[in-house]
Amino acid sequence: MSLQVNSFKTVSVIGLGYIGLPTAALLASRGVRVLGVDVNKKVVETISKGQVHIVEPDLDGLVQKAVSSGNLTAQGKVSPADAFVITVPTPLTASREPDVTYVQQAARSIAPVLERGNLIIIESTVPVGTTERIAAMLARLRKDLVFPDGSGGKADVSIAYCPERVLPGRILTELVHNDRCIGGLTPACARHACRLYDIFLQGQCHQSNARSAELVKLTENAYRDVNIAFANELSLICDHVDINVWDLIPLANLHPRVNILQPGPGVGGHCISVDPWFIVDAAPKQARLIRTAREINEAKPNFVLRKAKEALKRNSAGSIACLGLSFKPNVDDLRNSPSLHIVRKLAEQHGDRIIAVEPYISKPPACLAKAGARFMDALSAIDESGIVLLLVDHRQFGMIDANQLQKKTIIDTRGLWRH
Ligand code: SAJ
Repeated sequence: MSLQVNSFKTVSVIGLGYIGLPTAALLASRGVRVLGVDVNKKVVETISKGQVHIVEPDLDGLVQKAVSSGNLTAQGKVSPADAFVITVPTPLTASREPDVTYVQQAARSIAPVLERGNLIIIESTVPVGTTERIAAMLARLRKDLVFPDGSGGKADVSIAYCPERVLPGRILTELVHNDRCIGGLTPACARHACRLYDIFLQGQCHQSNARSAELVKLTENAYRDVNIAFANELSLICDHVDINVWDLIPLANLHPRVNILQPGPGVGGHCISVDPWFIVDAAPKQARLIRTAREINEAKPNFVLRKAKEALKRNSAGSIACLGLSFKPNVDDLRNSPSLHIVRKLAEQHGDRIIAVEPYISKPPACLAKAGARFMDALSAIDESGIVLLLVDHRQFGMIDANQLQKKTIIDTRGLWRH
């Protein structure tokens, strides 16, 4: 009997975060019955009310519609479905090794409800070989089912690794339009997974094997990290030889084959600052450039801290307005944010001389409040301060009148006010 590969009446999305929730809502908007699963009770309650726990353009409306149509429900436990999509986090351990515990737990939670003909997709970023190991684990838990193992035999379920590659701030657009790399444990698994994405994808599905797809994902983010490290290193070189890096880069980029990225206060978020370590962990002797790039980007906040501390020393009584806490512009996301790290370090030393500004959040993060930092809107903070430290190039900060900044000591880590 051949697998029933074409019917996805019910899809379970496990992990309703930045990727899982938009994916679940998108599938639901295309008429699929989606059972969203999350271990966090608060997340389940929020989504069940048709609300969202993350800020992402257009996501609130989509989730609200999906829930009120009855196509999207959120729950704490996994129920039977035609397909299971795993979108849980894979953090780093303290010793910078990938922690796949959540992926393993998600897979284990699927095991009891798994049926012949089901599809399992892992979207979480994982080390190479994880999909094979998850399949082997499931095979041990469900001895009554035949799992794909590369031997070429017919399997009862399909398993594929299909990384997400969407940019926070543009998630819904990129989920629909970006091409996808589909890594099946077998070609049949890849074809099965492509059929799921066909429900909403306007980009192409490129079929490959699971191991390659796992490294494709890591490669994309490591590539970006290395290129940002180049820009960050240039900013240190320019500081040393007293050249304005923001004038330099556009001039170098006039060359038809040069495209230097933007220096900043460091690299944040849950992906680019984490994923390269997965490669270093897998191939420590070979991944020399990737490791060095990570070290350069990790060291950049200390350089900014030094500059800010020097300015505070020169202006011994005044305060410093720190503009932006998120890890990148126009979002509320503070995960691994170098800006937040810098402001926290400053606040721990200088208390209420530090004024934090973050238009995308309504109250200061606990670590800043605890350290005695003040929290206010950009114009009031600039008004009160002799030093302005620009950490995030939020749209609003780009519109600040140059007159407001006159006579201030400016530390612009993003080159927003270079003109
Ligand atoms: N950054 C710079 N200079 C630049 C570009 C970025 O300093 O020129 C910094 C940002 O300020 C931020 C960090 O890098 O702190 C990362 O920001 P980002 O906007 O480049 O990327 P993320 O982390 O939001 O999303 C990335 C994307 N990956 C790539 O662009 C290769 C996205 O497509 C992935 O889906 C996502 O990681 C992920 O989930 O892996």
